[in-house]
Amino acid sequence: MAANEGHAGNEQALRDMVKGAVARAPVTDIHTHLYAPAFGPLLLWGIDEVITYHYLIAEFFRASDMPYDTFWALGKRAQADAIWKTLFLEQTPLSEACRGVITVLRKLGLDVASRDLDAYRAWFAAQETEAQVNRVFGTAGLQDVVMTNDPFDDAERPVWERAEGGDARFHAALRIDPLLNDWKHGHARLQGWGYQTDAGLSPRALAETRRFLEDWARRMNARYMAVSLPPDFAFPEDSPRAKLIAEAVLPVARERNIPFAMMIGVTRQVNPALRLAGDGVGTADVTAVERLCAAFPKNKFMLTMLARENQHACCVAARKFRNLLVFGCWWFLNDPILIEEITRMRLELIGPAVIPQHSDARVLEQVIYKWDHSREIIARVLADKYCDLSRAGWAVTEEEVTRDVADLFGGRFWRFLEYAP
Ligand code: FIX
Ligand code: ZN
Repeated sequence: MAANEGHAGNEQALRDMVKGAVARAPVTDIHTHLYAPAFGPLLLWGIDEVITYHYLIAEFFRASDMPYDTFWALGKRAQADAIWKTLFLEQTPLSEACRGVITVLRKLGLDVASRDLDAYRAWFAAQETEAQVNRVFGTAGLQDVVMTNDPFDDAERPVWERAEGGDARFHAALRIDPLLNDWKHGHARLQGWGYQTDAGLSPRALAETRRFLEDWARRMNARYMAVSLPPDFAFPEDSPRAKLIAEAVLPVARERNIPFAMMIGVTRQVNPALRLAGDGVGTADVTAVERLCAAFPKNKFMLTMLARENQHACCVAARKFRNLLVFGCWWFLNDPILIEEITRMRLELIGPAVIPQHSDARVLEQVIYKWDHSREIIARVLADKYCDLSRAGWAVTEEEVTRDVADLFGGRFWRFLEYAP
């Protein structure tokens, strides 16, 4: 055998080993919009929910001339019929969100070739919620997920007040967008629940906001607090948001030693006619994050940014601050071309000290495709990196690959939660 053939053979074995390790790795999905079964109808699952995902609704409106109001007046099933016909039958489902539906069907053992939506519906109708959760977790290789828990949500709040949340696979994250992005209305809600706040953010209002955050972080056993932020997010600045972050959110997060997760770069309701599908993206200023990390070294921060243009600066910020953990390829970045680019960039700039992906699933079955597609890409990128190392003379062992992969798919997150800066 020629020397380079042996080399190529070794590389293939290394690639197969990495692929196997990634395929087997149990995942902690650190940001989803899923709910534990105890939340009842808040846990979305089933084929009509999968097909009416807002990613697909946006694509439907491009491909159809149906008036917005006509679509919204339809029931869920009729909406799914319209999307299926338009995006899957009348055109080829080339987009990532469309491909996701196909992967879900295939991985659940349904006959993709039939294209028979009613047959898929019949299969889903025969499943029970709990069993479906178990099946989906098994199929996706999920160990546990973090929900998005909003005390301002009138459907969700009562479940927590009745203390019915318990399912060890579903962790809570306290989501506080209404506080930080709309203090005027947010504080009025707090007042209604007995917290002595005021629009002017007096010392008492700040103390009461801390009490609100403490109450909810404790009630939910929140693993982190989270907010989505617009592209013009700035810190420091003279605004209720900046004051609340500095004087309410971060003191509570520090006291509980939980991270504050920032999801930056979303412009809400660029096209309100699209409802949940109507949000857009904008490039943000990463120096705001750097200033936070520098000013609050005893706090932990998590960061995901929506603009492709921000990814490099994000990695550079993470190199500077060990209290900052970058995570996921969020929303419009959750496409193979971008996952590949961003994962490569992160590994090259910050090594394995990153959470490469989260699913953002809103519908249970979506975790199947999101993780299937991401595992394939992450495995390929990792295999390239291990091959580069091997060629450089480093002996890559299976034990170490398994360690790294476990870290990337969950271990790093759990260690960051333990870490006290
Ligand atoms: O703010 C968020 O957490 C976003 O991920 C969602 O609200 C968004 O609608 C989404 O589903 C993205 O994947
Ligand atoms: Zn989300």
